[in-house]
Amino acid sequence: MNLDYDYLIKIVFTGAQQTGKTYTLNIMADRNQGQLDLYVPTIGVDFVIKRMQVTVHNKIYNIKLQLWDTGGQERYQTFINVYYRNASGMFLFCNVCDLESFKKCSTLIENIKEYNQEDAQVMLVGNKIGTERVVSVDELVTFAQNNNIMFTELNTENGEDTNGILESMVKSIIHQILLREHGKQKQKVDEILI
Ligand SMILES: Nc1nc2c(ncn2[C@@H]2O[C@H](COP(=O)(O)OP(=O)(O)OP(=O)(O)O)[C@@H](O)[C@H]2O)c(=O)[nH]1
Ligand SMILES: [Mg+2]
Repeated sequence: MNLDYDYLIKIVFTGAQQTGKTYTLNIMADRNQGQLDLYVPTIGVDFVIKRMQVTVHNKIYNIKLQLWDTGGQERYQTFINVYYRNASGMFLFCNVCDLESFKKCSTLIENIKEYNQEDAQVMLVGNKIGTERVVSVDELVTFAQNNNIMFTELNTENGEDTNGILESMVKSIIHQILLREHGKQKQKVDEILI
């Protein structure tokens, strides 16, 4: 079979409601973001395909991305866990103006650990939706360190480079894949030597 991509990568967006998952995903997928102040909750899950090229160790990879958006409302939580299963990457969203959304990250990270079987690369995204910040950078960094995940701050409103965040995520996933493939090849060579 002749595939037109090197890797198919699944990335899931998760986080409490109104943390800006859909808004950010729409920017990344070149879809219409809609009005900033118009909130349309995601019902269940939704996904979009995006293609991109990334360079890792001077080699260009053609990537087909499956970007999965999930509804942050509590009633979807149980069935959303199933979508974590074979994801290679996860964006964990928190609204730095909403303490509850930060508290929910603790539950979500436990769910990710329980349901994800791919040892996904996880990135905590501190998004600012609102006027008064109640979650500090220090708190977010500590959370990321304690859970051994990546961390970034984002303010889509100011046109910050959301695609840069996606590229970092994809590169880190490819690193992981290459490490695994290298490990398998090494194992094969070891078997031959034995
Ligand atoms: N001020 C500001 N508003 C934002 C930002 N990102 C998203 N919004 C707005 O915040 C609201 C919620 O954003 P969504 O992307 O729909 O949130 P969500 O996390 O997908 O919510 P659920 O689908 O319910 O889980 C929308 O009105 C967005 O336009 C941001 O960076 N700054
Ligand atoms: Mg949404």
